[in-house]
Amino acid sequence: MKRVLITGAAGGIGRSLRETLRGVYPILRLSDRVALAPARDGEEVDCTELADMAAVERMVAGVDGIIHLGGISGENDWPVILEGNIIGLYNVFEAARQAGVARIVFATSNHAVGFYPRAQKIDHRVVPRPDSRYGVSKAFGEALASLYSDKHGMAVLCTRIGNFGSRPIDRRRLSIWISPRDYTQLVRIGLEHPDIRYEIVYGVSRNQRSWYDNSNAERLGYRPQDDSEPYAEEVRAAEAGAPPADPIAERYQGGTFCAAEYTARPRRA
Ligand code: 15L
Repeated sequence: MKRVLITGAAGGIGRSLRETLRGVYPILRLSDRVALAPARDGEEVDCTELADMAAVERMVAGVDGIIHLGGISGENDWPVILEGNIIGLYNVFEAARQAGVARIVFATSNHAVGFYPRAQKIDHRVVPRPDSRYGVSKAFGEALASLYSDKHGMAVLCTRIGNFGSRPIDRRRLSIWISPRDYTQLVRIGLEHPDIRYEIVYGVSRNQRSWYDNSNAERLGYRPQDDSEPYAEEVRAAEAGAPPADPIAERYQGGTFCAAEYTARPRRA
């Protein structure tokens, strides 16, 4: 990998990868729809709207691999999701195919499978159970990636990210947290592992409270360094005395994404 493109480079994960991948690949091309900090040595900075195919074609020209973080990173109205996560995502894959880009690491989300109950441990083979329009767009992205892998031989690692950050911020995140260094490791597996064709893995650290069987990531060599457990007491203390959580949010892995706009009659757990 000589030149690696990061889309959505202005977001939290993008800014972190800009630092942790600095010097790992000779050139990082950093792209977002909003302005980025100026390019340093070994960097190229680009401003692209993902819904604009001509701009996306320019964005991917000459890159060897893509870390696709761009698009909408939470629930939103359908036109917004459609533009960023359906049209924008399609443009990235199609432009990459035309340009002969060999590899994509796709930032999908736990919300593609958010309606699995917390009581169930799931692996990478479960069928999608999106918890939001956002989750549906991530399931679409996983399906499009599968098509481009099977039909065009593109190598794709879909990382179903839990919650990325320097520390887990609440009780739910104790089960789905991923640290910057663990996500960096996973991204590097996606860009460098010789045998990847199409894989789904969970983007989570080695959390004792995990809801995921992440053996597929381990099979690819993922050895996460961090565990949310040392933060558990701090999280418990911070949440003590908080009003009771919504029962739908509590029941399902996707949390408040499941509870928002929920109109079904509650089923038995
Ligand atoms: C996601 O997919 C979002 O991008 C992020 O902002 C968080 O909401 C995260 O999921 C989460 O579930 O905590």
